[in-house]
Amino acid sequence: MKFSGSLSEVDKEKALYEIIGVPYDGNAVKKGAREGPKAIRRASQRLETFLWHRKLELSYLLYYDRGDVKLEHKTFVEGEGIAEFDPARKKIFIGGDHSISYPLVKDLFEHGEVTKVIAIDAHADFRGSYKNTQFSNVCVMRRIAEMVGLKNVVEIGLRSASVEEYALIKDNVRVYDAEMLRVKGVEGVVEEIEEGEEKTYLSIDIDALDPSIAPGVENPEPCGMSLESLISLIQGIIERKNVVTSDVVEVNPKLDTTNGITSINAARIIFEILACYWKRDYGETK
Ligand SMILES: [Mn+2]
Repeated sequence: MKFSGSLSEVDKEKALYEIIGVPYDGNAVKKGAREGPKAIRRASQRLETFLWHRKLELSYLLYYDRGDVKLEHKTFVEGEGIAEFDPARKKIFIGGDHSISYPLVKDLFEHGEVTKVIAIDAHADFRGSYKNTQFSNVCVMRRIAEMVGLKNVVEIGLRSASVEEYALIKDNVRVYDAEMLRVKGVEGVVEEIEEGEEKTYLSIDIDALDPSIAPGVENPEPCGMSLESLISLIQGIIERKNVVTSDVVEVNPKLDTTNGITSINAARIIFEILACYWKRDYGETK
């Protein structure tokens, strides 16, 4: 099953954007995120591709769901890159646990296709190692920051870190935490994000949302964002930054409600990213 609104295989060369699944959860403690891409594709079929608030039919945007990447275990346990991807097309990767972001950023960074990384996440993910691996999902932003540079990382929505993680990031990483989002509002935070043309990777951990609307995650963290706020934040970031690749990670269908609300909200976020790419590239809303 393809993501809703995807071009069919015969028309795939027409695609402006690509969706790719990464069904991997080998670096999570509670398994299940490997089922994320399938569950989110299925959930996408339950939503209208006509985005009411934009009066935009998504299937006009020409995107292609390429299916899942072929996984090699060493990609994740040794921090290898995943594959080379056609940089001409903006992409959205569907996870998978958050560790998938590292090999993706690595490929793009080493090919000069990404210089900045913005993470929207409840957690800092800045541990040095966890359960005998440096590539755990709770270490992913540390590994990315070591590669691209601490000053090239922005974290938004944080409300959880260890004292050691906090000591490392407090003066070195630009953080807009959950409290700042609450006090300044999404608009206030977005205004502080400098506009720029640098190629940017946007990683969205679904646990940035409040667990009441995204319960299907390994590490639920209370006092999270509303979906409306997260969507406004994504809109603001893609307006101001040249986001060339995004991911949506940490949906664990095994921990979700029977109605799959976490997958539904993830699908909704992917719809929004596609619409934001389109608006930035073509300035059209219909
Ligand atoms: Mn997280």
